[in-house]
Amino acid sequence: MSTAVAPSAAPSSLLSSLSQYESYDATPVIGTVFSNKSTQLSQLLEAPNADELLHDLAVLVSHRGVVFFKDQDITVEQQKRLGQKLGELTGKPETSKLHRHPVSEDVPELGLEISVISSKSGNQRPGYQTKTRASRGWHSDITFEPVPSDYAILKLHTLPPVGGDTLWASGYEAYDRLSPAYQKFLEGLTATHDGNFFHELAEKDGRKVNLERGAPENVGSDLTAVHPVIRTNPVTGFKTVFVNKVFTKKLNELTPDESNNVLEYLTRHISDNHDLQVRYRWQTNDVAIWDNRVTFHTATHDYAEHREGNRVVSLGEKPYFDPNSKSRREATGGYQKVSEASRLSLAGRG
Ligand SMILES: O=C(O)CCC(=O)C(=O)O
Ligand SMILES: [Fe+2]
Repeated sequence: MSTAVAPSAAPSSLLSSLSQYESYDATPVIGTVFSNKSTQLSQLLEAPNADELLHDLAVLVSHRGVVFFKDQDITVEQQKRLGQKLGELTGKPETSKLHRHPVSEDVPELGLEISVISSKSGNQRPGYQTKTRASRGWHSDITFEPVPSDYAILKLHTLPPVGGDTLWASGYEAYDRLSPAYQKFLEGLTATHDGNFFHELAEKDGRKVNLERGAPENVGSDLTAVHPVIRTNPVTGFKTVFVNKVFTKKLNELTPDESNNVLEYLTRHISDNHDLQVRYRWQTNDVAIWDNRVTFHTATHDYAEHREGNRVVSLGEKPYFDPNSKSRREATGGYQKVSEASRLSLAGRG
């Protein structure tokens, strides 16, 4: 709790200073799209009121889970600056910087803070195996770290003509769809997250994992952490489900059989409820910004061509559960859409 900032008062419009830019909700539950490519993140970063705009962007991402921008000219350096700013402006600990992934390579023009997401790289993305269910891939980034991610920013510059979409799911909504009894049960549990499989990936390339990964807590070679199963987002104040298929190995207070059973239930709850998900079809140089505390995501492996981009993952606070926090529906009575008129504007897009 010590690292938490006061939840931002529910704004009358979630967009606040961003309302000057055209946007619509991709679904009621999750995802907002800035539809005009004249809305450039590079310009928000350089604006005289940049801190206000970027604060409001972080608050929007935390409420809506994921936000999309079209055809962006943002550079890698600007992407890093933005990644750090979003958390700083919403009160993250001073010691939390950009994550250095255990297996990220120090490419001279990119640096250790950039993960290259590429269909060509030897490092297959988490959860992907041929001839297994696509739903194995649902995850939040780097939850094996004691101080995991707040925000992530992905820009894809090379895309197949079709395929290679990405899906995100809402942890707020996953929580809200559980019975009060099951919610209460989960609130008493902690989970062990494990990313030690990255050692094998590094060794395959004749390397060792990075031992310093962006925060004083994220050091050393043991890639495990214990986190609460229900977590409070410090920016919105809402509760969210915080376990994922790729990294969460066990629920610590349960027997192994019980743990497997509950984890299986929760991961299916997230992957089978397609109406708490958004699926995004990328165009070249689009950017997605998501809050890793309150969403899960997975890529779609249905293409053979080259697909590539750069990702920045910033570090937030040590996860905590505030028993006085509320769920999103409890706090707002709904989903916190940016605009009640979004259906009209969608219809107008032809
Ligand atoms: O390739 C994608 O669309 C997403 C990959 C991923 O999991 C990430 O960038 O964190
Ligand atoms: Fe990811």
